[in-house]
Amino acid sequence: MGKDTFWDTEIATSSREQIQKIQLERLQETISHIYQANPFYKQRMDGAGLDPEKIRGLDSIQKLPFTTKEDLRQNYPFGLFCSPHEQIVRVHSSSGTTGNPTVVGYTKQDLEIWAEVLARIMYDAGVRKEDVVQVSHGFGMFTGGFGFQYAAEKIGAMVIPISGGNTQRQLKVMDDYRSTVLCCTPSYALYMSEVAQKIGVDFSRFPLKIGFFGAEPWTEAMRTEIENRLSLTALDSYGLSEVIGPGVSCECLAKKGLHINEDHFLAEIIDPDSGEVLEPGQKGELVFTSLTKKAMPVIRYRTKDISYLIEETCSCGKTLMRMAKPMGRTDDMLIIRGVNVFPSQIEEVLMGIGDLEPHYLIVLDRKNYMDTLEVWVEVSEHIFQEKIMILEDFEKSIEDKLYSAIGIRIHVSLKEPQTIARSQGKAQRVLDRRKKD
Ligand code: DLL
Repeated sequence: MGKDTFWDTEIATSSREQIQKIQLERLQETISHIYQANPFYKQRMDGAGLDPEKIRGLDSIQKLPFTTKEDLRQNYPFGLFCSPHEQIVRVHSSSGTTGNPTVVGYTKQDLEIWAEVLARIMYDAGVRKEDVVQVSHGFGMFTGGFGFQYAAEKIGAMVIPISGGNTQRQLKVMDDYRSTVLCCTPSYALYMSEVAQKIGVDFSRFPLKIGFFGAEPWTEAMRTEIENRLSLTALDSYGLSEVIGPGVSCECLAKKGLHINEDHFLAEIIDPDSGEVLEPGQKGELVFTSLTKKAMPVIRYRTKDISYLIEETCSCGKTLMRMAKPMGRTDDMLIIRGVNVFPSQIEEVLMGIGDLEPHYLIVLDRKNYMDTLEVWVEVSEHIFQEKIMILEDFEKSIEDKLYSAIGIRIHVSLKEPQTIARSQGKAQRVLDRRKKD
């Protein structure tokens, strides 16, 4: 560990007591800020009989009510803002599939904090002034593009704000400008590799070294695939608009969990059904409280993302607590014939089988009042030329592998190469064709 290893060595290596001291001070400030600034929070806290002056320990947080996406929707668009209008300099939003989108606001200071937390993550993974950072996340209401833009600029790197899409141009720019860092969704990274292969571009010629991939769940098997195809180190970066955007947590080069920027975001894991707080190592729903944001702090925000906390110090030397790679969302969980199935479990099995492309779709349907689930997956070009019999045997062998991993029989349908829709942002892995009753 050299003196330039970490962006902020003091925070990166601080003791648990130091971090908790910072967290408590900031939590007290946040609670008193929201209580005074916003009638929604005042009512909530008064209703629960909570005195903002009585937050004496970090444990007191467990007395505070959770905040949900529904609360944000009901207060659409600016009802949960806690800074006066003239201090808000930016809004972002995440597009829900139903109802109002959730809108988030930032003061100037919030934007600085956002750039700081994400710069920290990028720097600690090895990004420096000399780097060329290609930001292929969407710019706009989505937080991905702007988040990485400002963070990489803060480091002093040269940033290419190319946004998503126009993949051939992405590859040309990557080659001509000598990009060393790539930021996008993992599914888009894979799609880039596919286009590159088609037009005869070889990634191993590129100076790419690190990719920050996130905004959607992806498995270890997908990581191996991306690292092999793009010749880079693929790191998982996590965040959500409600909490700040990307910059909440990210893997270091050890790739053993995502370090949480704990001095800005307080993490808890709860049992999604009972709301009870779980211990490190126990799997449940991630809940975050922002500790420094002013425009729109969140208190015990229920992310619906499934993970667990890892307290042990990481081999990289950072003491900031880690969260396990998110395994999916509570609302993505499929219940098939009574068995809980996560798309990530299916992905893990598919990616472990040769002769399949990393493009799949989980199709839900309803036949004779019964829910059915089928997996469509593309086969590689050479196997597609094989005889029907061989393909049928191959389908059956994939079904067997899914059965032994998940415990239910799932019908597999092999598809021709290039027939499943590709994404340039967040991938859609589940197609729900069940009629809404
Ligand atoms: O996706 C922020 C982001 C942008 C993170 C770019 C990383 C990179 P939202 O659009 O609000 O914000 O979506 C947040 O996306 O609750 C998770 O369900 C999912 N998600 C984000 N990162 C990851 C990840 C951005 N690394 C929602 N792994 C979150 C799994 C992720 N899921």
